[in-house]
Amino acid sequence: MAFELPPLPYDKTALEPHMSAKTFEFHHGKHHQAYVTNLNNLVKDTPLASKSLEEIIKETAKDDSKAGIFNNAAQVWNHTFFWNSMKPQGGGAPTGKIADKINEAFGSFDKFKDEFKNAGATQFGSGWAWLVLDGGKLKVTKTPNAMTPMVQGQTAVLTCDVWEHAYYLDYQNRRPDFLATFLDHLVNWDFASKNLG
Ligand code: MN3
Repeated sequence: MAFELPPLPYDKTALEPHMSAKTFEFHHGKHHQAYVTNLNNLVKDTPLASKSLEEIIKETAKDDSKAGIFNNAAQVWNHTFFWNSMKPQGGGAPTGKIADKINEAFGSFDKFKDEFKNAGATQFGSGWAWLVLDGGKLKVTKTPNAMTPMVQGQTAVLTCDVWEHAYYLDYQNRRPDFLATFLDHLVNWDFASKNLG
């Protein structure tokens, strides 16, 4: 069974003006699709072809000879997780259990926001900003390229793609503005809450 590009969880115009349909046409339709196509080509007729996406990511993460497979598999997973990390009329402060856990871990929602924005802005080159569960506690992290929390013993709760292709059409070089918009207008806290388990 070949992997397939999951459809977006909302219409490509649903996050405008914060993320344009044009960005989704390239980012979902071309970039995410290319990772899916590359992964299928790389695992075709190998024992990995029958494994789940998560199994492929974990099995190839520590094997330099399988870096191409890891990069494409992790990017397939990361992008699907990113689309779900956003929703129309999202963002702002969460409520409920996740709000309590954020206050407990960071002191306040504003301090969490500062830490998340800083992680995304200081990821040199391509990568991802994350909110993760690590040993039951929330943490902000950043990963380069395709690296993903599951291979670092962490559970992903929320992510923002900070590769240039994620924001360049809408924000050009202004990555900090993109991160601020993500937090203020796009975050899907219902999805993040579900990831607390
Ligand atoms: Mn991307």
